[in-house]
Formats: sequence, structure tokens, C-alpha cells
Amino acid sequence: MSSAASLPDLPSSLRAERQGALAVLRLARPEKRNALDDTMVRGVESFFSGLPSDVRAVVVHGEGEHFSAGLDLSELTRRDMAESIAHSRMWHRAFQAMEFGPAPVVCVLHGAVVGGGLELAAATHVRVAERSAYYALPEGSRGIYVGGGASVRLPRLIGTARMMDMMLTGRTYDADEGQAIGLSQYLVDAGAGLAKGIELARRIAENAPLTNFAVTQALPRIAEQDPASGYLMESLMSAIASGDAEAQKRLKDFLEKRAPKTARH
Ligand code: 1HE
Repeated sequence: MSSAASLPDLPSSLRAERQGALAVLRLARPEKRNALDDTMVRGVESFFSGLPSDVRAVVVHGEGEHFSAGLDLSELTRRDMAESIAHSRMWHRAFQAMEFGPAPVVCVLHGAVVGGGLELAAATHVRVAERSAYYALPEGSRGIYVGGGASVRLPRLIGTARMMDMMLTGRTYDADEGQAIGLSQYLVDAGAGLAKGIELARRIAENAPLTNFAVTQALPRIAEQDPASGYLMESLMSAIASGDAEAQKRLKDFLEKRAPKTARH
């Protein structure tokens, strides 16, 4: 029997399981192409807010033919302006709980990765795309605007001009193009994404916890800072990480020839 702590309760449109040090979260609403309704978005927030401390990395993927068709458009017609602002802020909270949560997140993409689905993917740390993946921001043609953080995250990921083009002209990027412009970091064959995502997450889970903390919490902030503050923050973070007992043990292991070399794979 596993001694791993249990995961937060989720709505039926999200499924999660433990795999040792990992948690695997699945968007499980394939009949609606994993369109993200309020219940799912709130579920994402409670999942990442309630992750047990022994979860060292998370893999997110989608059931069915598509990763996600984005915002559930059927819910959109029911809101007035104030409710729409609150709704977008709810998405921001959920995706920030993931982006700045306790464990690095690997996302596995296939089929449609569109609108809010792309916003969710952009809030994760490592993206693996299968060759079926394609990316779009159909908000332009639906008469709406992004609301799940894309205006902040996508310009940093692919550039403002590309995001403008996607929204103004409805341009889609296929998996190869997405890989070339930085939407994904890994590109794999159809059906191979989850195994690759789990392999990467296992590797991430082996890092010292303070290194993963520095990479997911400090690095994105440093990248946004003025250089002088960034250099200072880097020095502080570096000293905190290397002063930790785990770092001292790993350094000793290398110097005493017990740790693997950094070889070309
Ligand atoms: C949906 C949604 C949805 C499917 N909201 N119900 N996103 C979009 O504009 C993309 C809209 N979806 C599509 O273009 C297509 O569904 C797909 C290309 C993703 C998939 O096509 P297909 O042929 O496999 O499926 P389908 O027949 O279009 O859809 C199957 C069912 O899912 C159908 O419902 P049914 O009850 O008739 O079976 C669809 O209505 C339903 N469905 N997508 C609601 N998005 C925080 S702001 C973010 C803003 C956005 O994300 S805007 C982008 C919205």
C-alpha cells in the first residue's frame, strides 16, 4: 500500500492520481472537448492549493481527442460585466495557484490547445506536445478577449506580435510551428506525450526541493526585475539553495565520485 498523502477532492470533470512522488491531473470532460467551465477552473485552483507536500512534480493532460477547447462558451452568455471581471479573476487565481504552486508542472498537449486551454498550458512550467497539437486564440472570432492570463504570459512566451496575429487573423500554429516558436519545449509522436511528461516529471522530482523552488518561484520574478535587483536576488537565492543540507550532500557525492557526471544524452 502506498504511504503517499491523498490528493484534494475534485469534481468529476477532473481526475487525479498519485504515482509515487508525482501527481497526475487529467481534464476529464472529453464529451465537451475539455471545455473549462467554472467547476473545472475552481477544481484546478483547489487541486494546486491543496497539494500534499510530498508531491514533487505534477503532470497535467487531457482525455479524448483534444487537450482543451478553452472556456466553456455556454456559461459566458449568463454574465454581466462585473461578473465577467470576477470570472476572469477566478481564472487568474486558479492558474497562479498552478504557476506559483508547491510543485513544478509538466503539461502534455494534443489536439486543440485553444483559448483558455492555451492559457492553462502557458501557466505550466514544461510543455510536451504530441504531433496532433495545434494552438489558436479563437477569442477574436467569438467577439471576446482572453481572460485567463494570456495577455501576460503569451507575449513573454512567443512575443506580442505573434499573439496579436493569432487574435486578429485567427492564425493557428501546428505542433511543429508551436515547437519552433516556443509554445512547447518537447515534441513527441501521437500517444507518446503522457509517458514523456511522466518521464520528465520524475526527473524534476529528483531535484533538490529548494532548486525547484528557486526555478519556479524566483526565476520568473528575477526575469521581470531590473537587472541590479535581479543580480542581488540571484545571489540570495543561490546562497539559500547551496547552504541547504541537501545541496551539501549532493556536492559531496559528486566530489567523492558517487554522483553521475553531466553527460551528453
Ligand atoms: C464546447 C466548447 C466550448 C466544444 N464551450 N462547449 N473556444 C473555442 O472557440 C473553441 C470551440 N470548439 C471548437 O472549435 C471545437 O469544439 C473543437 C475544434 C475543439 C473540437 O471539434 P469537434 O468536432 O471534435 O467537437 P464539437 O462537435 O465541436 O464539440 C463537441 C461538443 O463539445 C459539442 O457539444 P454537444 O452538446 O453539441 O455535443 C460542443 O458544443 C462542445 N464544445 N467546445 C462549450 N469551448 C478565460 S477566457 C478564455 C476564452 C476562450 O477560451 S475563448 C475560446 C473558446
